[in-house]
Amino acid sequence: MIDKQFEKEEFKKSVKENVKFLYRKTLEEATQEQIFQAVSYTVKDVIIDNWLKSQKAYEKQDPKIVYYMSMEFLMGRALGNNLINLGAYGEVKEALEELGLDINCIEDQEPDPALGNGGLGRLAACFLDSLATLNYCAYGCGIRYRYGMFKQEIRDGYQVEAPDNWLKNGYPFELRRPEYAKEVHFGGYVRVEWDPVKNENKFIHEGYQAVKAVPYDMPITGYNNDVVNTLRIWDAEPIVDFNLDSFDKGDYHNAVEQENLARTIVEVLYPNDNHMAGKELRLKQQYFFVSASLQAAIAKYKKTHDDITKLHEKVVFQMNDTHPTVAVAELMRILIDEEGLGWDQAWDITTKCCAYTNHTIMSEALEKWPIELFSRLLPRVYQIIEEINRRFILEIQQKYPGNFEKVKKMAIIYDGQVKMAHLAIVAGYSVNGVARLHTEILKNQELKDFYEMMPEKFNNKTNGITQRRFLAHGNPLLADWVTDKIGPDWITDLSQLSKLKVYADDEKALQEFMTIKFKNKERLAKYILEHNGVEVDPHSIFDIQVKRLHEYKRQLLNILHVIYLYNQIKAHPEMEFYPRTFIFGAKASAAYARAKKIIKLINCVADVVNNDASINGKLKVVFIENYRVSNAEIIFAAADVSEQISTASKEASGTGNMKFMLNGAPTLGTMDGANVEIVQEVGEENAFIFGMSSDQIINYENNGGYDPDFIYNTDPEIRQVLMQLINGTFSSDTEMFRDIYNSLLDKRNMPRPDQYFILGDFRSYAEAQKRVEEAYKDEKRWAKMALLNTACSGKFTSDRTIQEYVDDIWHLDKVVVKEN
Ligand code: CRA
Ligand code: PLP
Repeated sequence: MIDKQFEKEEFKKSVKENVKFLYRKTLEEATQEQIFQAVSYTVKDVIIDNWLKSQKAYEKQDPKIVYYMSMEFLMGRALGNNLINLGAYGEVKEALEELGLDINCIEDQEPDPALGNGGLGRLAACFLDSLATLNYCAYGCGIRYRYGMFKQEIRDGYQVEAPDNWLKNGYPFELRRPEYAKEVHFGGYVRVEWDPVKNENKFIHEGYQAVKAVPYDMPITGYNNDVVNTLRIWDAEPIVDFNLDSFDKGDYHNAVEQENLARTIVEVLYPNDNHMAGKELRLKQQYFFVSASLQAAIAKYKKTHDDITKLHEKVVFQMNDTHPTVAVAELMRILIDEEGLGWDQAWDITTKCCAYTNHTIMSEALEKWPIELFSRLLPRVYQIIEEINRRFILEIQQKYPGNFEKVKKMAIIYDGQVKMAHLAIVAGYSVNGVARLHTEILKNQELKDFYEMMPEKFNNKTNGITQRRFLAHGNPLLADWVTDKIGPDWITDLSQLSKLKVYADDEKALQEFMTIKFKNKERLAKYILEHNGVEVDPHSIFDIQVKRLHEYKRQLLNILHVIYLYNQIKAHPEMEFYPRTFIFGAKASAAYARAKKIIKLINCVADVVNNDASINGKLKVVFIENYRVSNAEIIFAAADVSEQISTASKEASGTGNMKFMLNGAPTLGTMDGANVEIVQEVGEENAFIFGMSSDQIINYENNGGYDPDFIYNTDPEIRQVLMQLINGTFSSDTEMFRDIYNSLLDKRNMPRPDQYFILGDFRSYAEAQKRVEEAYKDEKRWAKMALLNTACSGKFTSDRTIQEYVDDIWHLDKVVVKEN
């Protein structure tokens, strides 16, 4: 049933009225951006009705609520996604056509709300979609950064960062909620006072700076169930407007500082993926949104419940990595200092309300804060962490008497640092990894001591993705084809896709499948021509690696292999070679110099290869600028080959890998992260697996690495590729790529040369690439592989992941909003 508001005539009328009301213009006079705003307001109107209805249902049914606490929500555009979930995309598309408008152009006007870096932030967005679709009451809690993930421009082959001013024209899908504002306190000191009535000490936080946290709510629509949940992101404002009053009171300096704090705190997202920079402002951001979110959650609970000791029956806080882990101590603070509970009672509640997800074993990502910084910024919270630590160390000593190694390795505070992961594990009742292999590595390597002491907390939740955005919206041709073959139930039950397996040998179906792939490749080719000015041939193999740029993800292996192929074609022009387009997309953290150099290298190789007439266009290299959710949708749909080539053990899960698979691209990858489970679902014969295993890598690492020199000295083709980095082949400046060369070979490279085993895996990768080519040449075989990837991707829906979180960790109640 389509909602009344989406009857075409009503819809058109409403859009025209909005244009008039908002801009005093007729439709003909309005810009595309203004029409986007008008359309969005019409859609928001429908959503608000459902939002109210959901609130009413929640109030009546009083379900348990999950608060998904995350520094990042990489939402992507809302308009198209909302239309899909409201079941109104088709109608609205037609209505806009009748007004002479193209829905794609209208959607393109929306800035990507990019309040996240990559996988972790996008996972949070997929989870919100699934929670709403599965009828669970959930809040996303985060920060309303004024500037999200930077925009990437490529100039002369270099990445240049530009600010992402996503709020410039006003964002139509947000709602300011000043009535729910909260105060958050920083700095100052703790005064201890004896309470003669309770016969105990009271802790009073004084001399602090205060910031007002003002929430903005974004609606999260469920699929066809009228559920609308809330993503609540916090903005910061000064408590009182800076004025001469404070000057008069001699408090001028403090007033200025408070004003500055409010201005800076939510200014910008730190653009680091899997890396901790240790900046004070970052800790302020963390405490800011955590404190505001917890205060709001507790206020909400208390509105309808009077026993705070039963908080855990209605509330769970899921901590998305350690970024919001200060929540543990903040909850203790609120329960003790504001609710008046004793330590044991507060601890009992806290440890039943908090759960932690680990997303990485990369050591540079582990959050550790210097005691000095932490205790200065959050004196009362630090005191509480000290006490948690003191009690935990007693527990360790009780369990392992005399074993000081254990204390050293497991303490929350040690060596002048507060270790956030340890705090999360000690206080959380659940600790989960994000793919089977990752969880095993946590249990047996990284968190071994904790697993031995508290095995019952550890569990796995393999990541997932939402098919509503990444198939229904991103790949409408394939979505329609799937529905045509097996009906529409896959939209909320992705396991249905396995019904497509019967078409694996059906020539007509295979041909249809590949025709759709071809059209999607044409769509991407058009995008590339418009945005990069490069012409690519949709008949060539589209071999794609899109993800954040990181050495462990090994874009360098990919581009070195491109150079190797180029050399081969040049040396043997007669050699049979299936035309290939290597497509890259990746942002590098602004301060990650080597990653930026790798981008420059990819672009330099592209320059040489794409302009070498002698290779007859057999090879093309394209770097897509500003990879983000909106172009990701187009990219996944057009891929022939999905490059998932991280050093085994380093990629906790990956989610891009799942999106490629869903869209019918076989994986070329290592046995890492969720690739392992992808191969298990689709069968090794329908993927291209290569490289060292995680056991081998970990083994090498524990024994001081391996010797890349040996490969350099014994494999002349690899040596040639490496020499080309420094002999002027790709840059007249022979020093340009010296650091990359050194990273692979120089003994002085820290912690050792070729830390990510690029040379070690090179031959195996090249051989797997050869298998890709062979498979692709056999059209029928390839079509079958591609189709089977889609057919076997059912497991990787975030609906499955969320249901597992609900069953094993959150124990939420289903809510009914839509009456039938
Ligand atoms: N960088 C992992 O590296 C994983 C996502 C989501 C990451 C990915 O392999 O798919 O999380 N880790 O679980 C992370 O951010 C802080 O750690 C990521 O996105
Ligand atoms: N960035 C964007 C825009 C994405 O859509 C995804 C996909 O999941 C990611 C990053 C994460 O990619 P990967 O899992 O390959 O690291």
